[in-house]
Amino acid sequence: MFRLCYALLALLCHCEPVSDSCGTEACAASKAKDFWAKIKSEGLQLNIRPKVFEEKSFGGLPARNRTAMVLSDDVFYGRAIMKIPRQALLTYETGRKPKLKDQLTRFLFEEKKLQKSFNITSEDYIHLLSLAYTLIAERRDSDSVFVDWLKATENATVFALQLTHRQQRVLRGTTVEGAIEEMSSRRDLIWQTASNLTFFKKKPVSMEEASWALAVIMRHARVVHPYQDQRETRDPRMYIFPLVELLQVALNPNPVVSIGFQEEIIIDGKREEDVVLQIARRDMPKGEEIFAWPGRLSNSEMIARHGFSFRENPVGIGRNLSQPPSWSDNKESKGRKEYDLYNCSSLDDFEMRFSERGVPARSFIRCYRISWFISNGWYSPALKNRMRELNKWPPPEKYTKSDWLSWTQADAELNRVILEYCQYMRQQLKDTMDANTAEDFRHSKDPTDRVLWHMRSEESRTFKNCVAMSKKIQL
Ligand SMILES: *[C@@H]1O[C@H](CO)[C@@H](O)[C@H](O)[C@H]1NC(C)=O
Ligand SMILES: *[C@@H]1O[C@H](CO)[C@@H](O)[C@H](O)[C@H]1NC(C)=O
Ligand SMILES: *[C@@H]1O[C@H](CO)[C@@H](O)[C@H](O)[C@H]1NC(C)=O
Ligand SMILES: *[C@@H]1O[C@H](CO)[C@@H](O)[C@H](O)[C@H]1NC(C)=O
Ligand SMILES: *[C@@H]1O[C@H](CO)[C@@H](O)[C@H](O)[C@H]1NC(C)=O
Ligand SMILES: CC(=O)N[C@H]1CO[C@H](CO)[C@@H](O)[C@@H]1O
Repeated sequence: MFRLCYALLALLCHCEPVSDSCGTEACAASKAKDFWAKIKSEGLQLNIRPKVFEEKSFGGLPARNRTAMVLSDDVFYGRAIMKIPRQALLTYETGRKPKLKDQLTRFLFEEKKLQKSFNITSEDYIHLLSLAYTLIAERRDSDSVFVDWLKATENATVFALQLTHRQQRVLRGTTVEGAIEEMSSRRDLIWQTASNLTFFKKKPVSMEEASWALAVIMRHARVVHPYQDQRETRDPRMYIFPLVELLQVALNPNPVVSIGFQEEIIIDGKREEDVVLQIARRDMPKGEEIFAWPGRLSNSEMIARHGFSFRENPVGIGRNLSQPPSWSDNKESKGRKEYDLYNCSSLDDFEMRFSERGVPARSFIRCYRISWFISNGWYSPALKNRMRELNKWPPPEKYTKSDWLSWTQADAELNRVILEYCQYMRQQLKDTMDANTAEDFRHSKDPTDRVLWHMRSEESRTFKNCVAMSKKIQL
């Protein structure tokens, strides 16, 4: 089919040089067909089918019928639910434009231009750009083999960037008041930096393209864990799965329910397959719904990005970081290795986050205590055997061990930090809202208004409950 198409083209248009591009829709379609046939022969296996579930109204959204993805067959423990050849993913490494790939390699990774010109060192940003340009190049290609998926994502948006001026006011004073600026600065970085790549010289990247690429990445990129032998040295990365079926896989914030993706080289018969897998962690029956993990996002952060939230979300609201004085950026330092023993491996573990009932995240409680013991000279490696106590909040009425004094002091400081933050947030939420705006949103029928108002109410309840709980603790 592929060959025939080229032959046909040559007959019709003699001046056309032999190139990758087809020029006709039929040819593009056959190119896509060939590509997917090849991906199938390389082991593509999705094992999911759509099913409609009735969803009750929640979080400002009305009741609706939601199309979910469920298993089309039983999957046993340890077996792959999905197996996707790496060539079917959109990443900068698998990018189908060799010229762009070379330029990106030079610009982002070899010459480290981002660090030098913009003082940006975060790996997140480097990966954001490498993905964004790969996406934009693919979307511009009229023969893209991902045409169905590109069509399905053509209207992708970031929720916070769609808000009207009036709606933006509802974000003020919340934990996501910076979301608009954060998202637009990412979008602008994509837009501005593009001019440095000769690939985009002739036809500069437009603001519309940059917005679309950001939205697709923010909403549809999924975390993939590196190959087994690289897990120690490489962080998980965001990849794009340009398969229409995967767009309907629902998100679930509970990492026990939503199964992560991982890169593997597997042997099938004699052949090596370079694939991304989702592996069942228990026996799973046909018909069970499959979920993907949205990343570490609170309900407010989910709304800022996706425009919806969850009934239960293990990632609490908040984000205020209390970085320990003894923290080092060097993962190999002795101090960091000590924190690792308590699973306080990243600064995320020192963020104050609260459930709607006002309960602080367990990791914060544990990690803050450890950092206090270290800072105040009370640290002992024997604390490793007291994980249960380290995690416990509110603290017991009375500590009985001989080091009760240091624990009591640590907890007093911990509770002070919590109370200060929750009072500060509560006050800020009050100060940034006036009676008219509240009235306007409380009764609004507009779906976006309702989601925003739901978010603000959840934040208010969270910090109110936190203050109440914190005040009850006697130390
Ligand atoms: C969902 O679908 C069912 C069956 O088709 C229908 O009875 C129900 O009204 C639908 N619910 C909503 C909220 O659209
Ligand atoms: C680069 O950023 C770091 C931290 O973000 C900052 O400490 C440093 O001063 C910046 N350097 C320049 C040259 O702006
Ligand atoms: C995107 O929006 C346009 C204009 O509203 C609409 O015609 C089109 O069907 C939308 N595409 C998808 C995939 O929803
Ligand atoms: C630390 O994290 C690992 C992996 O997530 C987990 O198996 C272990 O139980 C955790 N330990 C503590 C003390 O939370
Ligand atoms: C963190 O909370 C404190 C109040 O406890 C506040 O003064 C500070 O500005 C907050 N920091 C951020 C980044 O929100
Ligand atoms: C490293 C580099 O070339 N940076 C340039 C990229 O493009 C922007 C906008 O055109 C310039 O301001 C940077 O200097």
